[in-house]
Amino acid sequence: MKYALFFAFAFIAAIHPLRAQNNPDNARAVSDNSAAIVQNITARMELNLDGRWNYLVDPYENGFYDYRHQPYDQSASGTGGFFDDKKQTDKGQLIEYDFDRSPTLKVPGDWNSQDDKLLYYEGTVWYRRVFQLPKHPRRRYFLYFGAVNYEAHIYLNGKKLGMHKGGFTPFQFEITDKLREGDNSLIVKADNTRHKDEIPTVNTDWWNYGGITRDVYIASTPETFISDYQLQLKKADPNTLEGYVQLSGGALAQTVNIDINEANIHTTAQTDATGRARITIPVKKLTRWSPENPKLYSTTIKCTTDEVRDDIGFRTIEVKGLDILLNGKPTFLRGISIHDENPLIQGRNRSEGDLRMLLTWAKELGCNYVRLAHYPHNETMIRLADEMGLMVWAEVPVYWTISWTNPDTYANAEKQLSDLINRDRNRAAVIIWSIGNETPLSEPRLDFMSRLAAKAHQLDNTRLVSAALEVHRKGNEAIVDDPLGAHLDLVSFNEYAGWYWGDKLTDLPNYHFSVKYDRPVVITEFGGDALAGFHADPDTRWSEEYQEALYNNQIKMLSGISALRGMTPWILCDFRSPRRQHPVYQNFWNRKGLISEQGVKKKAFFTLKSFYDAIAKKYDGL
Ligand code: GCB
Repeated sequence: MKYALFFAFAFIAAIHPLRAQNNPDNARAVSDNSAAIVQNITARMELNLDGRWNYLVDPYENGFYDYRHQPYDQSASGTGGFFDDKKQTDKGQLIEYDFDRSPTLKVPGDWNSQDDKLLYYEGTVWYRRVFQLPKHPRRRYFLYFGAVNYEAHIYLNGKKLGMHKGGFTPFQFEITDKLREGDNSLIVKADNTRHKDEIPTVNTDWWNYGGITRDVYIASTPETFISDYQLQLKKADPNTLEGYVQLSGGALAQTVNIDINEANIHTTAQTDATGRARITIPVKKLTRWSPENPKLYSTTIKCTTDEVRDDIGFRTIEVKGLDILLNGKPTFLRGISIHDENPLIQGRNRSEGDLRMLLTWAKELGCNYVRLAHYPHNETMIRLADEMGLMVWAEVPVYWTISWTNPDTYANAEKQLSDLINRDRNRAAVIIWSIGNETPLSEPRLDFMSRLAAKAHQLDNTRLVSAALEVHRKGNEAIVDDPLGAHLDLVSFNEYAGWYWGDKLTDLPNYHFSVKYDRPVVITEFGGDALAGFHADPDTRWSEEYQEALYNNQIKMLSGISALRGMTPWILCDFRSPRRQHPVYQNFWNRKGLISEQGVKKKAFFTLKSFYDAIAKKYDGL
């Protein structure tokens, strides 16, 4: 009986227009159909779904494909997989699973750090959460995920809502018509398998943590609501707030009010037939956001049917000659690179406390700036940076050897970039959008990357656009002439003098940097590994003394670049990486951190801190 039904499903699947090809890679190509993210969606939270979720590990994707390897959820009836919560055998569903008696994982959180046998796992894990939510008439409901790595298929009450690709960006689906009285069963297939044509590709230097790594909740809104807005100072103009408000729903033409009581700003605007209003507000005595005074204004946006509040900071950022001007004043970006990982739990950051700990360490280091590498970090991280006064370089995982000629790969990169920009466009802390890291030179790559740069500029003309480039060497000359530089607002590059370059540390100051572009230089990476607690002379690699000497010599060397306006050495904390195999010093940890996995500060932390304290005096009189 069971097999007869399987064949019947296979036949329906064969004639169904949505049928995926027999090849699982084609099935994967079914495109991301998540809806556009609602601006400041946390303010709309109705039901928080964080907590313990049941899970099933499914290395053969038994719950997704039938025994002929046809995806169950592409068949006309859409039944049979693990996503179907009914489990009656006479309907053909699999019976060899049971969410109710399965173990649980904490959400948000990667699976690798929560279950020993999943430490190296790359594949599918199914999650289930049962919830109740009394529905109010005339409200809309959205299911929101902060991030799932990498590919997520989402099912509510046995029906597919859709899928999303990209491990670090938020996504949502409207579920207004799909919620039911009593128990609702929410099932997520999370798959962190690496693929050559994805963003990132198969090769990176960080742990491929899988699972539902960020918050999950249901948001609710009125039928017509404020779905998006931007309010920021106009480029290079401290006297004008500029932006837009966008409504979604049936009553699109409305009057919109923007109120910032503390600044005595009260403005109205009219949305057009598409629900959009452009906003221009002349301002006089606005306290501008800066690391020294991270002022945020409580801002209310209202229309007849809806109201939303946000804390927004206002500042200008621009490049003038070789200077970066924050609020019209030259600044030096005293930064550090950070991964979205808490070394103390050896996993992805799970809570606001984890994120605050990292940014507090950056502040102790004397930073006014952080590079959130190599992918979008948690939205809460950006909000904390806003609150704590740290400028941010925000990046997408266009890292190393991307499939430059595949149009789907480009579309994926562009979507991740757009989602990042749309999510954080009201955060004063973000001053730079980075479109990638250390991408190898070629014509197709230049085409891909320059299109991404243009996209970033088009989506947001108030911030700077950059990328971490590479350097090539001729003797003592370190040359930066990547043609992508012409499309970027800053010159940023990674250099590993004293570590991968294999030279003697004391030779570093002899390097001369030839930079093709007359722009401010912001070094995105330098550094070297040190095992905390391993002490030796400064010539012994892996020792804290070597790393300290490397920083001292790097600082001497880089101070010779007259256009130097900032840096984010690699990296705040030791981090997990499958590439780092040395059995004594690494054991799957990249040891370039200034802080160990125990939270202990290495010597180089203090070297960089003294340099930053001196710079702060020079630039900001601090
Ligand atoms: C780099 C990469 C970074 C690595 C680092 C390293 O250039 O951008 O992701 O972790 O070097 O430690 O080698």
